[in-house]
Formats: sequence, structure tokens, C-alpha cells
Amino acid sequence: MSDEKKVKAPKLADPLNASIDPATQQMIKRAQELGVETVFDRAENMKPCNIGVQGTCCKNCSMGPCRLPLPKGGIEGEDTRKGLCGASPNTIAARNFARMVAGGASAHSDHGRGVAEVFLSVARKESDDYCIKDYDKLLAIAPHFGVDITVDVDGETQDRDMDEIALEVAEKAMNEWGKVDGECLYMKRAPKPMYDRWKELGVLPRNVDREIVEIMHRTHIGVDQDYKNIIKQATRACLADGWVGSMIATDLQDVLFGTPTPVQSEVNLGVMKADHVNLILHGHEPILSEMIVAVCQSQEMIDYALSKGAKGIQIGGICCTANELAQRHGIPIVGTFLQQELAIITGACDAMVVDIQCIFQNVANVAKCFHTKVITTHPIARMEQNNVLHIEFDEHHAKEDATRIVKIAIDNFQNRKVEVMIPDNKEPQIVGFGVESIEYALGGTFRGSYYTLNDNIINGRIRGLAGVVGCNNARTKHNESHITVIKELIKNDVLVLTTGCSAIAAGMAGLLTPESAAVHCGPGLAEVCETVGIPPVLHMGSCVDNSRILLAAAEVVKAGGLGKQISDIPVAGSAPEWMSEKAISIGHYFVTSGVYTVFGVTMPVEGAPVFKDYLYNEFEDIYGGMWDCEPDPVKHAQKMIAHIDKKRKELGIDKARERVLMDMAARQAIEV
Ligand code: NFS
Repeated sequence: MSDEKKVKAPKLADPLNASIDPATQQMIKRAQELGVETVFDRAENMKPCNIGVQGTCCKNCSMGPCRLPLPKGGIEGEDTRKGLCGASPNTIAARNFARMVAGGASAHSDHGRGVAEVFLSVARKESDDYCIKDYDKLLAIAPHFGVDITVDVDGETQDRDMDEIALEVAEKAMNEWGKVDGECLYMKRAPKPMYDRWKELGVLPRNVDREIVEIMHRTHIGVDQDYKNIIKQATRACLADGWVGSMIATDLQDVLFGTPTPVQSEVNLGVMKADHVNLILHGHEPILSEMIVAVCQSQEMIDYALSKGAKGIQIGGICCTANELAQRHGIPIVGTFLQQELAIITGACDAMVVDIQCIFQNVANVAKCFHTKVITTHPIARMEQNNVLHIEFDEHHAKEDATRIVKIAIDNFQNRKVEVMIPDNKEPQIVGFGVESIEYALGGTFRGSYYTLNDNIINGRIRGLAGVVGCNNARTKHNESHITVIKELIKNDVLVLTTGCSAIAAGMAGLLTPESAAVHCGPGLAEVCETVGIPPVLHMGSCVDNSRILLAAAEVVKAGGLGKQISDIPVAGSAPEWMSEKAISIGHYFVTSGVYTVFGVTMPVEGAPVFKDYLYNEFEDIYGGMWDCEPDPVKHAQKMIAHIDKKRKELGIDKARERVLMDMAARQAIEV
């Protein structure tokens, strides 16, 4: 036998099994024809570690990694598994879970801090490139920071100077990451009984950074060894994410760039244009991308693009940057997390500009096979490959940086070397719903109230609400679970609120249009959507905008008739194809805010059944919400519907009650 080892050719993904989306299937095939590897192929060749999947691999010190898989057939009698230090499977799984929360909460919250820093520099008038676009929103959020919006002048109440308000809000907001005393101010935006419960349980966050640091400390070897106590800290940190870091990110982005209102847009790879400069913005923060949009719309840049032979500049977004730009400007969305490599494989991506989070390092390798310039822009997110340009973005010279980047994209238009192939597929969509616009859609300027929504829930036209959010995961068929879960929900009259890549998936499947209601919804939801003119699936923005879903739920409570806290209302959460630590943090703040939340794929708790039972069952008595996992998307949706029905029953609205217009005879019959 020869010494030469036989090297097996890597397996290739079957495009039809990899995604339900024809454009994605077409581009996977195209990549394979060109010999360019994508995540779909890699998923065929690297299988996940079974022990890590169970959540019971501990690598928090170098005596390990200690691996504690669940024995085949489960545990009979006492569970004697332990790591070298004696850590139990519950401790290990809880530590790993808490560290995922820390990772996710830090990502959202550091994004929030970045936005707050830009807002502070605007309030201090250090930057001319940005300004406050939404003063109403500034006035709406100021009281939550304890900032007065009026002043008393000689016994008369007068409006306070806007610049003063902005500066004080900016300083107070920044303080939430590291203040010494007290608790995070935004926690009081939750319904009071929930706030009181958090206080009683001792999980109100003190400041964002501290809660994340404390997770890292507690999960170091030899510190916290009680899974319930570890999870208590994870709860504090995730609440600091959802109700503070993410919520401040959303609010200040709205103040700076405008609060979204429903706007028409398009989605999928087909939004790219062969005869235009295609500039793709990928990542999360809208700070840079907002400026790039403004620069691209300038006549100077349009003329420059024309001078290079292009017919114009097509901007497109990927991941949450896409959602941010779509909801404020109607900028088309190119695709989800799993389509990032495919956008380059079209051969028409002249520049892919990235900032932070969810960016595959492999986009740089794919770009080597094409003319695409990959440009990193954030000091904390660089790439090692030498074909990547780094242009560090700074809000103090934002316009200059953005102009440089746009010019690079335009100059690169003439360098295309591989035949361009852009799929035809794109769908129209309405995006940009939020707390304010739902209220407006349901009641108009003067009658705007969540009571119309509540009324439709009480009378049974709308069975309940669902937040379907989160990522794609190459371990599952791209978009299949998102779409199956959402269709099952709306078929059963559940109104869906969506964010992140799930929202993009919904758009790609044509579910973000009012017309889709007649095709896919049960009769009650279809009637409401038709009357009001809204889609049955409401695009609420990016993943930090899950804070909008929390606030919408709080508004439903406030409007009355559906209980006193979020856990009372018929609502459920879902992340059918989750993959990121951010998703775990979001799931945990949904749960601990009172929402029954089902994840797809797998959950890293299977190796620790006692810990799993704590999260999946015992939690309901503590927070009103609990975790669950169901990879089968139909069963997944059915579990959510069963929970919604349980809540309807508890509220006594399980039998549909129509408001009947009574004539005199009917009234007299009652009075008798
Ligand atoms: Ni959310 Fe947005 Fe998508 Fe998942 Fe990534 S883009 S912050 S983490 S993959 S939904």
C-alpha cells in the first residue's frame, strides 16, 4: 500500500435539501460549479460534537475539557457524573448557558453603548454629520431616564430646551452601563407586577456591564456551583440586555435616525442589479450604514457611478443592518445570515462592508474568487485574510469615511471578472412596524390605542400573539422552520411579530404583505388584516428591536382586559432556527419577562436533565414564562398555540365572544 493517504474529496451540499428558497438553491449550485465552498458544504463535512450539543462539556479550566455526556438510555438512580473538580452536569450546563447569555447580552449591549456614544457626541455637538431626527421620540423616552422635559419658570410650566434634554438623556443613558448605585432605570417600563416580582427575586440589573462581568466571574472554576444561583445571574444579565442595552439601542437609533413607520421594500438576492454598483452592508449597527445610504444618494456619487459605466448604485443589506435600513428607508434586503457568501457568488457584489456580529470569516475567502472588496470598519471586528481592507469608521468624520468606502465600491464596478449571475427571485414586503406604528395602524392618530388589538384578542378574531425571531442555522434547512412555524401560527389566527433573520425569511416567503393574509390566515386574523390593511406577520426590525416586542407586550397589558402582566396574555415566543449566543440571551429575557418560548434545532441542556427541568418547568412558577425546545416546526407551532389557548382559558376568553349590537327587544329581554 502506498504511504500516500487517500484524501477524500469534501462532500457537497444538496442545494434542494439545504434551503427552501429557490434563489438560495440556485446560488449554492452556482458556487459548486465555480468550485467555491460555502457554509452549506461545510455543514456536510463537519458534524457538531454530541457532548457540546448536550451542554455538558466544561472547558473552563485546563484540567479538562471534562465531558459528561448522558449515558445511552438515560440515568437510573443517582447521577454520579462529575468533572475533575467535581462539577455536576447541572453546574456545567448552567455555566455554559450563562456564558452564552453573557456573550449575547454583551453583543447587543455593546452595540447599544456604541449608539449611546454617538448620541452623546451629537448632543455635545461634536459631530456635524449626524443630527436628531425624531424629537418626539426623544421627549417620549426622556422621562424613563428621569429627565424632565418641562421647566418651571416663575411658577409657569414651560417646555425645556431640546439641546439640554438631549444632553441629559445621553449622559443618563451612558450611565446605565456602569453606574455605581441603584438599578437600571428602564426596568420600570415593564408592567408593575413583573417589576415587583423581579425585585422580590433579586434579579433587577444594577448596570449592564456589571451583570455580564459577574457571569464570567461566577462561572470561573470554583465559584458558583448551584445551577439555580448561576441562572439567577444569567437572568439579571439578560434582563439588562432586553430591557436596557437593546432597548436603549433601539430608542436612541430611533431618535437619531427616525422611528420606523411601515414602508415598502423588497427582499432576496434578486434585489441586486447587474448594471448597478452593488454595495452590500452587512452586520448590525446602523451608525455607519445610515451615513453610507446618505452618501450613495448624493448626486456627486450617483454621477461618479455613471462615469464608471454603472447605471446607478444599488445598496442592499444582509442580517440586521438590512433590517435597520429597510425599516427606516425601504432599502432592499439581500438576504439572511446564511446567504452572505451567496451575495458575493453572484459576481455582482462590488463591495461588502461589514461592522460587527454574524459575519462569516469565510466571506473573505469567497471574495478572493471574485472581484469583491470586503471592508471591515469596526475596531473590534477585523479579519486576518490579506484581501480584506480595513477602514476604521469614526462618527467624528463619518461622512468622509462613508465617502471613501462608497468610492471604493464604485471604482471596483469595472473589475468584475466572473460572469454575473443574479437570481430573479425577490418579493415585495412591508417592513417597519413598532410600538408606535401598531398603535397608529389600529386606531389612527386620535384613537390610537392597543385596546383595538386587545378587543380583537378578547373576541377571538386574533387567537393570540407570537414573537418569531432569530437566526438561520446551517444544521437545518434554510428558512424551512421559520416559514412552517409562521404559516402554522397565522393559519390558526395568531398574529406574528418578527425580527432579525426570521423577519427576512418571512419576507422572502411573501408573508410580509397585507395580501398574504387572505391566502394564509385563519378567518379571524384574515378579517382583521383586511380591515386594518396590515400583514399577518409584522416586521419589527432587527434583533436589538426585540425590545419593541417587549414594549408592545407591555402596551397590551396596559390597554387592559388581558391580565396584569405579560405572562397573563396569550403570547408565545419562538426562535425556530437559532444559532447565536444572542438568541439565548433573547430567549432568556423573553422567558423571564413571562413568555413561554420555544426554540428549534437543539438546546444545550439535554445532558443535564435536572437543570433542563428547572428551565422548562419550574421556571413557570417563578417567572410565568418557561423554555421549551421542539425541532419539528409544526409541533413547535402547535405547542405555542396550546400555550396561547391555556392563557385564553385562564383569562376566561376561551369561548369566542362577539360584541352583539342589541336592538330594543333584546335589551328588554335582558332587563326582564
Ligand atoms: Ni440576530 Fe442579527 Fe440573524 Fe441571528 Fe445574526 S443577524 S442580531 S443573531 S443570525 S437573527
